[in-house]
Amino acid sequence: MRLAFAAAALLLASATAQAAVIDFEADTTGNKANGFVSASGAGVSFTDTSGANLIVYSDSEAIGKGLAVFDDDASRLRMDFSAYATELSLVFGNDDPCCSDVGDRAWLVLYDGVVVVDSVSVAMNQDDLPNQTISYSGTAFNGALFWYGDAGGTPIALIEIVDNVTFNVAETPEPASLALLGAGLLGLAGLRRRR
Ligand SMILES: [Ca+2]
Ligand SMILES: [Ca+2]
Ligand SMILES: [Ca+2]
Ligand SMILES: [Ca+2]
Repeated sequence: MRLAFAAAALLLASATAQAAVIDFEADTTGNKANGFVSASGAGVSFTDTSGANLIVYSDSEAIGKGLAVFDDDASRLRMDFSAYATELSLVFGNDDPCCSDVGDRAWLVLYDGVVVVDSVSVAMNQDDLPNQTISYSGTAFNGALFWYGDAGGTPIALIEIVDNVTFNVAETPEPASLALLGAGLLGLAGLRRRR
C-alpha cells in the first residue's frame, strides 16, 4: 500500500509542469517572419493572423523588448505550442487611448487544434503601458489567439504588444517512475489478494 502511494507521488512529481517565460530580451529588434520563435525561449511560435507584421519592439509599451502585432488592422497574435500546456499568461501594452474605447478588452482564446477550449478577456486600462496581465489556467491547449477587441470580441484597429509570455509544459512521466508505479500497483494488488 505504502509503495503504491510512493510511486503515485513520484509520478505526480515527474508530471509537475515546468514553466517557460518568453521576455524577448534575447531577440534583435525588428521584423520577424510568421512562425517566429524567440531566442528568449522555445516551446511556442508566434504568427500574425493578418499579413506578416510581427516586430520585436523596444518602447514604453513593453517591458524592455516585447512583441508587437502590426498593423492597425484586425490582426490577432497566434501562438502555437510544441506541447500541451494548461496555463498561459502574458503582459500586454499599447492599450492606447488614441485607438480604443472604454470597455474594449484584451482577448485570449485557447485551442486544442482547431477546437476552442476556453476563452478569457480583460478590460484594458487604456494607459498605453504594459501594466496588465491576462491569464488562463485550466483545460490543456496547444494553441492560442490574443487580440484587442470590443466587448463582444470584434477586433479593434490597435496594435497588440505582448511581453513575458508564460506557459507550462506538462512533462510525460519518465519510464523509471512508470515502472515504480507499476510495482506499486502490483504490490497493492498483492495486498488485496491476501485479504
Ligand atoms: Ca498584421
Ligand atoms: Ca521584455
Ligand atoms: Ca502606444
Ligand atoms: Ca495598460
